[in-house]
Amino acid sequence: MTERNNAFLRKAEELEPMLHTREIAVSGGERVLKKGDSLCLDFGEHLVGTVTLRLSSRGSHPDAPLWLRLKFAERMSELKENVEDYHGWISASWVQQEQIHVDELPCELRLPRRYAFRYVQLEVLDISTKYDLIVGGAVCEAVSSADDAALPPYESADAELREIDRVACRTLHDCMQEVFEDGPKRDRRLWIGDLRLQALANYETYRQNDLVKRCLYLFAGSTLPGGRVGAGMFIRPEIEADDTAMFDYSLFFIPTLWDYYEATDDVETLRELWPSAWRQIELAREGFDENGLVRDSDVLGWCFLDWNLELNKQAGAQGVYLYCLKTAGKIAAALNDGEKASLIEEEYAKKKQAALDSLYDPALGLFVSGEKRQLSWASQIWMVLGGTAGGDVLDRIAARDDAVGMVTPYLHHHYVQALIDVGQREKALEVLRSYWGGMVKLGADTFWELFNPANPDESPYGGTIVNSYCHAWSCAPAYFLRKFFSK
Ligand code: RAM
Repeated sequence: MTERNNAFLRKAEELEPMLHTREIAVSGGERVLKKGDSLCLDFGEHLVGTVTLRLSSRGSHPDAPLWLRLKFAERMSELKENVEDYHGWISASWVQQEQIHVDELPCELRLPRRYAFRYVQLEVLDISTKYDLIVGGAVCEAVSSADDAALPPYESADAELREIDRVACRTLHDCMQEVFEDGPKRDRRLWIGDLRLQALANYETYRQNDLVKRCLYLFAGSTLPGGRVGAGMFIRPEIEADDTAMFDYSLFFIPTLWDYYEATDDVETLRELWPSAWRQIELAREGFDENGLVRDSDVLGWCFLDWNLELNKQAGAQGVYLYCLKTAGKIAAALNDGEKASLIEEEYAKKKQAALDSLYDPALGLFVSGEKRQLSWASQIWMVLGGTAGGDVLDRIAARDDAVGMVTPYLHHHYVQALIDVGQREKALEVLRSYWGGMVKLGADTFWELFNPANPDESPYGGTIVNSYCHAWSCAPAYFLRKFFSK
C-alpha cells in the first residue's frame, strides 16, 4: 500500500512538461520484399517516438494479408539476437518487437507503441505469391520534453570532449519525457538514482528545472508505508510509487532536493520537502546497529550501488548514508533548523567513526565490506564521497586486481565525482575520455546502461537484448565536462 499526499501530487501534475515533436523520415528505397525477405531502415540517430511505415504492393491485387515482423533496436547488435533465445530474469516483453497483419495495401501503418531506436527491421513472415511488398519508407514522430533551443553550446577546443558531451546531451534529451525516464526502451520510468544524476546534467544543459521539481513532488507525493521514498515511480494509469525500495535510493531524495535548491534557490520547495527528506534519515537509521554501523543484509537488492550481484553493499551503504547525512546537514543549515543541524553533526561523527573502526583495514589501507571483508571499488568510492576517506584509497584500489570492479556508468559517475572531490581532476578527465569515450568509439549514439570495456556485450539480465542503450544514469559527461572542464 502506498501513501498519498494529494497536495504534492497536484503540484507535480501542474508541472507536467510540454512534449516537443520532430518528424524524421527515412526512405525504404522502394525495396521489393517477398516471403522471408527483410529490410533494415537506419534513421541515422537515436530516436524516441512513434513510427509510421509507408507500404504498398506490386503484382496482382493483394489476395491475402501481409504478415510482418518488426524489430526496433537502439544498436545494430540487438537485431542479431532472437527473443526466443533470451532466458534472462527480466521480462522479454521489453524487447521491442511486433508481429502484425496488414489487410489492406497501400497503407500508412502507424505502429501502436512509443519506441526507442535507431534501426527498424521489417521481415516478411508470409505474403501471397501473387504480390510483393514495396517498402516506401518510414516516418518517426520523435518526442522529448527537452527543448533543443535551450541547450547552450559546450565550449571546448577539444573535439573528442565535444563529441562525448554531444552523446551525453542526446542521452539526457531522449530520456526527458513526461518525467526523467531512466531509459526510453527500458524501464521507461522514473528512478531516483537516475533522476539525481540527470538533474545534475540538466542544470548544466537544458535547465528544465521544473521537471526536476515535478519529479521531487512525485516521489514525495506517493510513498511507501511510513513515508519511505520508493526507488521508482509509475505515472500511468495513476501516479504510484513502485513497491521496490532500496536503502541508497530512498536516501538519494536528500541530495536530489539539495542539488535542486542549489541550482534554483527555490527555498519554498526546499522547506516544503524537507520533512520528506528528513524522514528518509529516520527510516534508514533503523538499519544500523548500536555502534553506528549499517547492518549487512543478504536480501538481494537491499541497496543498489551498482548492477553487480557479487558486490557486498555494507561499506558502500555506510558511505551513502554519510554522504546523505552530510547533505541533510546543509539543508538544515540553509533552513536555519539548528536543532537538526546539531543532531546531524553528532550522528555523522559517530557513524564516520564506526566506519573507520569496523570497515577500514589499516594493513591494506582500504575499506572492506561484509563478513567476508570484500574489497571493492564501490566501497572506496562511497567512503570518499561520504567524507571518510581521501584519494589514497582510490589509488590503492586501482593497484589491486582482486577487487570487485565497476559495472555501470552509474558507479563510474560516482568514481569521477570522488576523483574530483579529492582533487584528482586529470584522472577524472582521463576516466571520462576512456570510459565514455570508449562507448563513442564503439559507435554509441547515446550512452549505455552498462559498459564493460573488456566485454561490451555484457548484461546483468541474462541477455543484451533487454539492455538499455540510452540510459539516463550514463549522461554524466554533460555534467562533469561542462561544470569542470570547459574551454
Ligand atoms: C534498473 C534500471 C534503473 C535503475 C534500477 C536500479 O532497473 O536500469 O536505471 O535505477 O535498475
